[in-house]
Amino acid sequence: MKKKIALLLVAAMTVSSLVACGNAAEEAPATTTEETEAPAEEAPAEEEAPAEEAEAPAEEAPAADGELVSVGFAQVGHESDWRAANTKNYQDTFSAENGYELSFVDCDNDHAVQIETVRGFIEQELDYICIAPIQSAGWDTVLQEAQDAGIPVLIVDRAVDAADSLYTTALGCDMVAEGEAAGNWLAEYLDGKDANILVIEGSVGASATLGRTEGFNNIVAQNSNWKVLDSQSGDFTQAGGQEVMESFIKSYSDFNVVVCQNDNEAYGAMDAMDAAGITYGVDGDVTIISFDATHDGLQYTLDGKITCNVECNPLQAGFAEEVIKKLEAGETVDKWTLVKDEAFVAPGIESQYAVTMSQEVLDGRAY
Ligand code: GZL
Ligand code: ZN
Repeated sequence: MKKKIALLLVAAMTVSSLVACGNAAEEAPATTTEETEAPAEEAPAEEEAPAEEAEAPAEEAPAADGELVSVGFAQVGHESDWRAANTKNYQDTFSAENGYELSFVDCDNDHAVQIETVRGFIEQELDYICIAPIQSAGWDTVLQEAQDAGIPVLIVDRAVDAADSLYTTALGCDMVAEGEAAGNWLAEYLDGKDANILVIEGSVGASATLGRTEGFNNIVAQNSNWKVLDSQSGDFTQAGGQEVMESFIKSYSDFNVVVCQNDNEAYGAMDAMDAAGITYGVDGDVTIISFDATHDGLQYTLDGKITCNVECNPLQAGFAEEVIKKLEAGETVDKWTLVKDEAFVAPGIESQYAVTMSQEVLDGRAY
């Protein structure tokens, strides 16, 4: 299997030089509109898409020689409902009956553990390595080691702050666009009213945190009567959200917007505001914006407790499998695949930036 990988890698590397500056996930242009499937006709204008790109990826079991394809997945951790859905999706997709041997490691939000996990995958000479990077920084060395070992690396969900020549492909959401979607909706909703905003950020150094913060602040800059009173990390957990909100409540009394960079932080913030007798939601004093649009997060949005919830689709394993199937078939792969998401708002609110929640919308959700 190793020899075949080396050949595949040459193919993949050749393509990556052809597609040149494919968007590294953290630079994904906010206006990215390509479809999630990144269809073959999307080939860069200056290059004719190689004929074989037009064909559907090989349908037969991924390992033509009958062996299971070994995939390592260094997962962020188990910090949130979103992460649990993402993990389940990978475990369901990269199953033995689908032709894979998945080495799954929950890196417990510890960057050093994640780096050593990837080194372990390299030592085991796995066929492919998927990494959902806990933080964007600190990846060059181990990515070079994987490349030297001839193992294709897929950067999934979050982004790394490394040259895109150091990995085969990246896939995930456009976090900057998510932050801007939240800001654009808030501007539409406030319709000129002042905003005193508190932000509960995600894990320090994560591209989801960096992107959502950057995107939201792009819109803050366009509204001179908005003020971000404070912005602290809740580490994408419910306990973190509650702790930060409790400290905010001690320090600030004039806030009317709380931005939580994921649903679990929003649950913690709501607990803290309940304990302090602060009302929130469409009928409350405080407007809550959240991210992830998990099932429970959208239930709170349907109930009018969270007013706006910006989705980040965790069901991304299919895109990773598509890349691996193409590489197994010796086909070229795109450097970047955007996983599209949308925003949702509480019933009774009409918005050009978001879908109005209903029981039907909630029942129709895949996670
Ligand atoms: C976003 C993902 C984030 C979620 C959090 O793509 O990386 O990490 O928003 C999760 O729930 O912890
Ligand atoms: Zn997202």
